[in-house]
Amino acid sequence: MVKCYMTPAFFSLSFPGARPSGTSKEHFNNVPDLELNPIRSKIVRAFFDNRNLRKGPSGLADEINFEDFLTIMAYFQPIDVTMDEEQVQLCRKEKLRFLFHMYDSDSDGRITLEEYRNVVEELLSGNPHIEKDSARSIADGAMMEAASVCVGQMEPDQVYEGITFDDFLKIWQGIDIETKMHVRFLNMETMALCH
Ligand SMILES: [Ca+2]
Repeated sequence: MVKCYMTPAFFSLSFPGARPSGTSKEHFNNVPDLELNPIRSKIVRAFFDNRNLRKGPSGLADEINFEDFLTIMAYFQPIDVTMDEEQVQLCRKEKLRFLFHMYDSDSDGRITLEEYRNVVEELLSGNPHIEKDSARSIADGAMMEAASVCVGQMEPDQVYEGITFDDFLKIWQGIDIETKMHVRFLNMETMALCH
């Protein structure tokens, strides 16, 4: 949840070394709140992802300005009690789309097992008690679960090619994203990626 008022001055102050007109990925690396976050690179990347910035179907922006920053922060806005059901669903879908993009690193519209493993491994890398193999089996198990939710009973020779955005919506059905995705400025609740 964003608890501060965003202004252009706040924006430039938040990224040490950034120019008021725009900030690059390097400036994000100076944000102390992000230092210990195991998926820092993914969070930073999400801010520059053209899909999230609504600037194209793939690729990364070199720099973002204040307006771009607000576009990204809007994904983290709490769902307002005054919203009607349709608005709530729309807001929820946008939040899930943002999360989906963090997994789908090659922007092909599908989260493959490899991409899923990559996020889970990175997410659990800060925990010394979890081996890389365990992270991999967590990801593999979650992927099998996703296949059974989205495809149902699979034939022995059937291959689940990955989670589409529609599948992703199905998987998150009934899960309250509001309690899982919030920002303490840039300190995102990492469990959102590993629910
Ligand atoms: Ca992909």
